[in-house]
Amino acid sequence: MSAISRRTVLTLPLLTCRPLADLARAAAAAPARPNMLFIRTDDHASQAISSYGSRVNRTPNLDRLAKEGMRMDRVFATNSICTPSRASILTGKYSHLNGVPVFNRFDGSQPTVPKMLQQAGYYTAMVGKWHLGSDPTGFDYWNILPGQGVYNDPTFYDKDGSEVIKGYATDVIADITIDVLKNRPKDKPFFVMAHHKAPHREWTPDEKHRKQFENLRIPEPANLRDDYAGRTDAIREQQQAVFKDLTRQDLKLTPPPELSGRERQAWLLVKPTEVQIEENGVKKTLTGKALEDWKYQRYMQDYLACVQSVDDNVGRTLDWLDANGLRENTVVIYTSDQGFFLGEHGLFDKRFMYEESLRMPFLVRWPAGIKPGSTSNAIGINCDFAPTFLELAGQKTPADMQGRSFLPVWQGKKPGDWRQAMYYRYYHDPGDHNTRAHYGIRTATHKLIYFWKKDQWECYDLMADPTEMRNIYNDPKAQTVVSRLKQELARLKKEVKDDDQFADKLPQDSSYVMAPPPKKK
Ligand SMILES: [Ca+2]
Repeated sequence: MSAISRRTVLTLPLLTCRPLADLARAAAAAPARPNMLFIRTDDHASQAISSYGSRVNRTPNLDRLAKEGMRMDRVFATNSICTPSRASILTGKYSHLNGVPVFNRFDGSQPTVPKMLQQAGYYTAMVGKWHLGSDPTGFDYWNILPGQGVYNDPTFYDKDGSEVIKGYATDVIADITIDVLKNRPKDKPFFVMAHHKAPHREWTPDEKHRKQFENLRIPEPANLRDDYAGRTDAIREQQQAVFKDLTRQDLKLTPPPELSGRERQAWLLVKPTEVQIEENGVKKTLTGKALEDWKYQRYMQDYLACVQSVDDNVGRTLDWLDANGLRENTVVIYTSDQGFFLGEHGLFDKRFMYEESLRMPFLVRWPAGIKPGSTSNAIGINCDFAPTFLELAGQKTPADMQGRSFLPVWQGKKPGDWRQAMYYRYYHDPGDHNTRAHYGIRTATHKLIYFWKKDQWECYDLMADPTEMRNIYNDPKAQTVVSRLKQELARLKKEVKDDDQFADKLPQDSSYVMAPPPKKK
């Protein structure tokens, strides 16, 4: 007997002994399960969102989510790079258990939250940047960018093939998301993942927002010129410094017209120590500190312009939900796959366990379930997202998921057994930026980081030193706290079943570039 016919035989008697009218009455009496719209950007730092206290921009539409819902202040990525964080969100598991410590291919045959929601009767859809090196599984509809995708006239592909869609990626992803919402089956709750490319490197804004930011002077963070005194070798060896490592391409410099092909590409990848600019019709050459100042401005102007387009498009999506009767019982989440450095410690990119990179923005609106204008400082991790989605759908969290549902926190409760510390592990060493591998823990008040290949430690008192400038690891007065943190680190490492599975040998990177399938007919 085939699997299908066996299931039919087993389930038919159950259905026939419960009249359809009873089933309909039960459905009508139960509160409708909420819809979920999960909007995730790539590399959006919370310090570039005004409801998180941004000093560099205003994000009125993201602020709407905070004002009409909750702002979570301590949600952290467990491995602060793109592909691993995405894998943890889908599986509710750390990198060492879901098999994605770096930019390697995600095995889509493993259990994931969209599959479980689909099984539970949700309509599931995925739009935009996927970046997991394999095709999506568990979605009724998917339409994604190949690999990193591009900002202008992006190629998308689905199960039927690929097509170029004219326009700017952030607008196009919001357009497709709204179309998915319009065309969804109306007899099911929905789970829609809308994943933007923005504001990922190389931070290419659209023309409207580029102009809006091109002449703005962005305030510098106080530790842009951090001298790294007292820190370990890792921060001195990194190659993700705003002043040293931004390329001509990042800075949007124009190649000489005579160059083409490989020569043009090589020119764009140079990290310039001298730049010619034109100001009010006057040509000048920038070097030294003047060039450093200019590089920070160029970086931030483009990054923030990309964010502004995201903000506009989140507003457009919220307006559509509100105008279509979906405001009350739709959980709208805004987050990013991790944080980002906006010049803090002189850095761009993410990877390090320092706050700006570790912290994920997390804004959630759900009028039926969350008090407007609330905030939470409960320590959350990206592995908590899957259990949260499952509880919203009335489903149990599988025992092997490592996160915990946010629902009690959203309801303003503080469960006595909520986690007091989170565990972090980064593997991509040397990776793209010569960032040293490390693991560590963050508690409500402290952070301990261990660069295991170097056998070097950093420890920060986040209450006294929130910008992490003073490494107290060797401070005699801090030894009691350091030893307590070390014990807690060892305990948590064991609890999350990290047996150093990927400490020495890493799978090969493969999710960066993906050739899309052939064009649709
Ligand atoms: Ca990212």
